[in-house]
Amino acid sequence: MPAFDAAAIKSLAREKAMSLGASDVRVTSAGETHGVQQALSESFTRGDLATWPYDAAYAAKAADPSRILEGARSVICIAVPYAADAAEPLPLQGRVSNYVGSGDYHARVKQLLLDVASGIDAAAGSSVTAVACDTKPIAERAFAARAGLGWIGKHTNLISPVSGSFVFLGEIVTTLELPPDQPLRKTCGSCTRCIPACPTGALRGDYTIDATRCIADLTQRTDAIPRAMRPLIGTWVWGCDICQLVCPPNSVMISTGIVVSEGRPPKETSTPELVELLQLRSSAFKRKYARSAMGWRGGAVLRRNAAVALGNSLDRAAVPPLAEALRDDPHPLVRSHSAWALGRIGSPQAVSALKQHLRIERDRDVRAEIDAALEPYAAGRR
Ligand code: B12
Repeated sequence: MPAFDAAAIKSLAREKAMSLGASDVRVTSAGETHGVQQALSESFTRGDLATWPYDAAYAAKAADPSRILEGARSVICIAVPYAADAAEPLPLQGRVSNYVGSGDYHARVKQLLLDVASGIDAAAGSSVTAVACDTKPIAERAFAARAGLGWIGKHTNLISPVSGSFVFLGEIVTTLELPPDQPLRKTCGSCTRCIPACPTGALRGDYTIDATRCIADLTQRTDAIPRAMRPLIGTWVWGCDICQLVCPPNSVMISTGIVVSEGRPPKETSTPELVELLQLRSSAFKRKYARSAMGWRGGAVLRRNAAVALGNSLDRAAVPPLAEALRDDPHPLVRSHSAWALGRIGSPQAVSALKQHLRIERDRDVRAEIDAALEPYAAGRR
């Protein structure tokens, strides 16, 4: 490889990324750190990520950027902010996490990374980079923290001192040895706001999370949401921002307008009509959601989430559409969660819809949900 000016390439990467919408860019060495691998492994052994296919082999890979690019020496860590707001939904509207507002962030951040990487390759005179955002096996928060892009909060998100935690992380792994930055000497100190604010008790307070309880995880799993967790989800239909919205550095940045780097998410995306979402059919799904960050699990998952949110609304106006979904939705997952929602609302009309449908439902899981939903209303009880 021809001689290169490491400091010049680092500034080139920074300037280019900032001109494309990044809020900060920092560098760390690509050296594997035992601490990261161990932290990931411990979390997987505890079962914190039990809904993900992560194990010790994944932890070893995620702590070692040379698995992404052979001969990796540095990782350029980039924070890309997204618009954040505490949208208050009206009755029968759901809540969607802020990050969905900016389209498919994988594509957006990846394009930024590719543009910066091609500038580095051109300056180095050969291909010396590989990019990662979200989907590759790399512990993005851990490397970002080591590069001093921010500190990891008790909610486990990386908090940038420049733009808060409503940021996507992306990395350019390179074989070039670039001058590393230092980690920040910062923690959340005695602040514990996010811990009691989490409706499902997912945050332990020691900078770890039981992700199986996190609403972001519950709303994107593809099987049944555990019954005990459903009432705690409230009206969130995709992701959750509560731990970040109560986080003081974010509230300051939201109130002063610092984190809003682009248009706020449109209302239609941030607070969707729940009945419309419950009735979402294939063509509307393709048009509205397939290319968004809430589309990757498919339409049935969104309809299931709408059913749970409608149940939690406790609004009797939700009973007719829920009864219709119980009767007509082709997916057992949606029918079973609609049954739960009718039981949660528990009006005479809801109970009668459950009893009526039990006569014709053939799916075993849906029948079990109807039985469970009717249980409190059986003769002599309640
Ligand atoms: C799986 C996953 C999830 C899962 C699990 C989340 C979790 N906390 O692990 C679920 C679905 C719940 C999820 C939710 C969200 N996610 Co997510 N997710 C991921 C993914 C793909 C892997 C994360 C992972 O490996 N988790 C395992 C845990 C153990 O590792 P970790 O949290 O990444 O890092 C920890 C360890 O490294 C440890 N650590 C690091 N160094 C060291 C050193 C020592 C000595 C010690 C003791 C510990 C330690 O501390 C870190 C914090 O817990 C990453 C992308 C990626 N490849 O990294 C995105 C990612 C973490 N998610 C992201 C986002 C935006 C979210 C949500 C905000 C989306 C939303 N609003 O719904 C929520 C936040 C929920 C939360 N409080 O974490 C961003 C985070 C941005 C940020 N500012 O931190 C990422 C980086 C994607 C991206 N490229 O932007 N996510």
